[in-house]
Amino acid sequence: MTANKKTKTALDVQETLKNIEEQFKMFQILNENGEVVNDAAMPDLSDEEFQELMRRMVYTRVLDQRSISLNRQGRLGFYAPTAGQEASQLASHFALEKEDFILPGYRDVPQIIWHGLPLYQAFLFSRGHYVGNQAPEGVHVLSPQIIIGAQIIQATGIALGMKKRGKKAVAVTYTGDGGSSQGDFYEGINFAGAFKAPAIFIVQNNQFAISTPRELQTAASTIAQKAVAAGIPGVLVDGMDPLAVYTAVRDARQRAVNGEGPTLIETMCYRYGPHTMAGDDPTRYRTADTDSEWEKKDPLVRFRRFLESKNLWSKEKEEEVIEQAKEEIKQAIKKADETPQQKVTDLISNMFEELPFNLKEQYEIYKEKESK
Ligand SMILES: Cc1ncc(C[n+]2csc(CCOP(=O)(O)OP(=O)(O)O)c2C)c(N)n1
Ligand SMILES: [Mg+2]
Repeated sequence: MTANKKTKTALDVQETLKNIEEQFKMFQILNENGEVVNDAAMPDLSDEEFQELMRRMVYTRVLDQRSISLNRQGRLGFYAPTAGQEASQLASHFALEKEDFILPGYRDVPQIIWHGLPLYQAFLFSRGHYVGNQAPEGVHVLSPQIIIGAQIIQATGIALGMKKRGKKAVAVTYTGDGGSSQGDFYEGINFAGAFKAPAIFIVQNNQFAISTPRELQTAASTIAQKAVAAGIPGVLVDGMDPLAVYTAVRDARQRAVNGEGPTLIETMCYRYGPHTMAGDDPTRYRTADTDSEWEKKDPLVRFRRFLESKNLWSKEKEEEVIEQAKEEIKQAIKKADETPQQKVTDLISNMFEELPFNLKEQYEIYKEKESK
């Protein structure tokens, strides 16, 4: 028998796999030129809602640029750039309600800001300050998760809790293409499927996990198809198309609150910047050609064209949003600067509801030191 001879087997397993994979076609409503290519799926949003979604995306692009500069000036700490992912992030969030719970990854700060986390607290999170992790009462968000995939199991738990309490709300969690390889990911989606937990798992496939390309992440041709093994719906969506992302999440939310269980959504997107500001150099693992190919798909350009064709957007409007963003960022960073520096006693007293004896001891020691 020659090594490369095709093995003849009783079942055509390759054909079965191919048939399944072919089902996962990319859902799109707006093409790269901002033209509607799927009118039947067009969401029923008002003119004001279209404009608000654009406003949030433009604002977030400014926030990204300013955060990068502030980081370079040493005025921010940890920061994971978001440019290129605005449709995946803001349009998915746009389909949610205030009572929904968001469990973000480290790159998903924009969604929790739009869910109600004050901007200065997002800056404090970046600086590792505990106040950045204390969402105001009624703002249903957790702190951005640094441990890849950990938020997925937590989202399933929160979703199940909401279901048991009879809440008509969902838990939404975000991870990346890399996150979809974690054990936590499979455990989370499987458990949510088995218990019909009202969860939405969004995988922002930005093509890289730091420098590891998507092709090395999994043999599966889509991440969306991983839903099949969990027995839940999986959707592959153009993550640079705000209307497609919005619609996929809106439908998933509807199914979840109707008791139909969770959905896995893969948003196909790209991050323009480096992985984080901690020093990686994307030119070592991506080509300028790939970058420019994705820049042509830009969610802001696409949505701007769409809105302009409906006379809903203008250069002046955009300038206004940019100026407002800059001003609010300035105020927020000032407020972050004015927040008292954290002390060791703050760290200890925020860790547990009731301190164990050893921490009580340490608390007293540090309290004494800090009083001097
Ligand atoms: C459990 C765990 N393993 C490894 C890391 C180190 N790490 C940080 S980000 C990252 C890549 C994640 O890529 P992806 O899930 O695609 O998200 P993206 O950064 O592209 O948004 C890795 C491996 C980590 N934070 N946690
Ligand atoms: Mg990634």
